Amino acid sequence: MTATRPRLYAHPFSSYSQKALIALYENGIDFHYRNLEDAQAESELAALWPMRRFPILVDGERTIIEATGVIEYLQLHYPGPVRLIPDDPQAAQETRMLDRFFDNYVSTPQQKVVFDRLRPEPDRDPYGVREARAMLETAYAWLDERMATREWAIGADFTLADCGAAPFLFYADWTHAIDARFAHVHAYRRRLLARPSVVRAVDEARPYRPYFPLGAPDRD
Ligand SMILES: N[C@@H](CCC(=O)N[C@@H](CS)C(=O)NCC(=O)O)C(=O)O
Repeated sequence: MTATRPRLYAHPFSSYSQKALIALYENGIDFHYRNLEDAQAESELAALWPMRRFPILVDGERTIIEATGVIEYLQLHYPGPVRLIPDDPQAAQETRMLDRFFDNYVSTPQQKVVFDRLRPEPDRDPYGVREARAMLETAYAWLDERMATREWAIGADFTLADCGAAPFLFYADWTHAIDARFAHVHAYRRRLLARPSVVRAVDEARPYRPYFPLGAPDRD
């Protein structure tokens, strides 16, 4: 562990930032929040990571990119009581697999719909948006069956996969409503939103709801 606190470049309203923040909050890790609402933090991010995607974590000489990368790093260097990647190798494999599911099949199509709305009208991609919405439907259906028998993504323990699931399902339901027939997905989303680390991340993002390009609903 380094003497100085790690710095997280993140924005409270960003889903991937919340994914990393939930991990930090789960284990009460002390960190320096470089909120990208601040222009100085934004230019530091640009110098550190040319993709300018966030969150990233800077710890001493190391820059860690990707929310999953950040969470893996935190577990190695700032371990706490909540093992977000389980020690058991089989459970760890399942955790990483579900983490990919939430990134690729919930967050990616969700972002496609939202980012499309930010484009100038002539550059929009209605075909791609229809594909993204279809992918969300397929993801909800698959997840509903899975969550019929589980409390968290891999079972009894809250893991890395749930850190992503929380903000992604939170925003996915705003973007492409989860049908009432997917009762297990709704119940899982409610459990996630009641978890103290998630409550904190959602509350910190409340002031930014007007940023939501599709119009934030008056709930959650
Ligand atoms: N693959 C990245 C995705 C991060 C990402 O898409 N972050 C969004 C905010 S939620 C972002 O950087 N948006 C700014 C942009 O696209 O320029 C990760 O897992 O961390």
